[in-house]
Amino acid sequence: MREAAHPSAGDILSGNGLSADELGGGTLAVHTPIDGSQLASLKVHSPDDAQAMIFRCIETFWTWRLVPAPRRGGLVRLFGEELRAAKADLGHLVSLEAGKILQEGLGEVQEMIDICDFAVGLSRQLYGLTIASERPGHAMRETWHPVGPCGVITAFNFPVAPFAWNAALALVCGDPVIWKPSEKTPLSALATAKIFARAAARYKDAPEFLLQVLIGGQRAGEILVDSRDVPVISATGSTRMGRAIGPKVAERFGRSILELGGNNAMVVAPSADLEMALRAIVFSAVGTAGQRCTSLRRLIVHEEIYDRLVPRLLDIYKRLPIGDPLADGILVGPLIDARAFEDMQRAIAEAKADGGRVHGGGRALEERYPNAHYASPALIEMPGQTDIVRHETFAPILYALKYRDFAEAVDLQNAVPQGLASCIFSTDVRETEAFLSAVGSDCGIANVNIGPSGAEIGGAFGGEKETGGGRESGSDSWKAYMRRQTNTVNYSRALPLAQGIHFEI
Ligand code: UN1
Repeated sequence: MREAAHPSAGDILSGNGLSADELGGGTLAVHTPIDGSQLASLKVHSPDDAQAMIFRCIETFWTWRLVPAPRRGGLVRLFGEELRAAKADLGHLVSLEAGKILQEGLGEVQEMIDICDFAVGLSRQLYGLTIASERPGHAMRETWHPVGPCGVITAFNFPVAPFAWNAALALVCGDPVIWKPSEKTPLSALATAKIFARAAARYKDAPEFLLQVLIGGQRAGEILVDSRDVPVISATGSTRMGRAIGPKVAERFGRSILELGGNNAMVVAPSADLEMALRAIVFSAVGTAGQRCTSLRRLIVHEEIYDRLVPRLLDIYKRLPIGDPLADGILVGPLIDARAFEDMQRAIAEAKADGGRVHGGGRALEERYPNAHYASPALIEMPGQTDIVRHETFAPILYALKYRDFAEAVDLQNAVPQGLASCIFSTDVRETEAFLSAVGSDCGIANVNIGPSGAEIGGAFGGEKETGGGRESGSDSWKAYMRRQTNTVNYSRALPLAQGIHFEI
């Protein structure tokens, strides 16, 4: 594969306004997974810095909550405009820092733009209900108010979009944001903060500190998680991380929005359009090198079509262009680091020991990139859904399983601890509707004739079971960033009690 010239790492960093001064002098080494070279050594925030950020955030909240929501939306509109202007620069930086192909880097910025548009409209639609009162001369309603500082913790694989899902909503809802990005991808966060600062400057009377970026590792995140002054913690990452965060936030009666691991399946039924299914399988299994929480990990194929589908898939897998994710024509970039590659190899060995037939999965381009970790995507034909298949390995491994009848396919789909995304390829409406029914997929996302990844921002995003139960992005996810108040107003001249209680004094 010819790799066309593309901007250098230096050009990408300076294109995003990141100066040498900001990029050096600290202890947090940031590498690009493309060739393993170091991009920055960032200064990290101390626990005191984090605490100071929280105090500033509270003061900002006191001001921001007084700004009418549609005017708050005006700031998010400007943020969306600045993101549109910066799409190419930030998209390149996301690719450089996370290793996803440029198309996906640009797509991620587009997701930010889309959620800004959504949030602007939403800023005029933070509706409450009016409710019939049982008492004469009384009115009942629900109102929604800003809740306070919102802590957003994000993962390396989507360095910017999940931040935007949260921040765009939080800001129109009246909540300032402290963002703790993954320590593997802090540069995309710093660049995003600069874009936001341009929007805030144009808005003129935006209070300072509406968005603060907290740079550091787990300790920095813990300060946010433990603080009673941060009522909402939205965290995207592993189930292990969510298990640590969830109870801590609950212990202080905070609200957490958890978007954790997935183990996403596709059922391919005998009536499926196989051409469509093939494209969907490949994009969702190898896109982002299998490092999306929505990546396709389990392919559940009807036994009648298995021998038609799987050999064709293997053929495509053999020809997949692997390489520099910024280069034209590449579809599979590197894994994030050596540890990800080791985890992948361990999972493959375990699947093999369980009787799996392994195709691909080895290291690629080692000579060219000795300090990076490219892998050829693995397809593993499994005799059954063993422990390793039920485990989320954040790598391009697709387990193929056979099924005989539809009920068995649904059972297999649901028999994992995670519950994020799922899909069925079928043209039989009885099957597709059953898959979406109460006895079908148990996931937060269930699709028909499209893959499990690549969700649009308009829907609520998240899942059940070990995926954490949170919902971010579209639909009514905004409610998690506000406090609900029930109001009963008596406009009569009497004071009747509810439930018909007599209480005369
Ligand atoms: C993630 O991997 O954490 O649905 C987010 C998708 C993207 C978001 C993935 N819109 O694949």
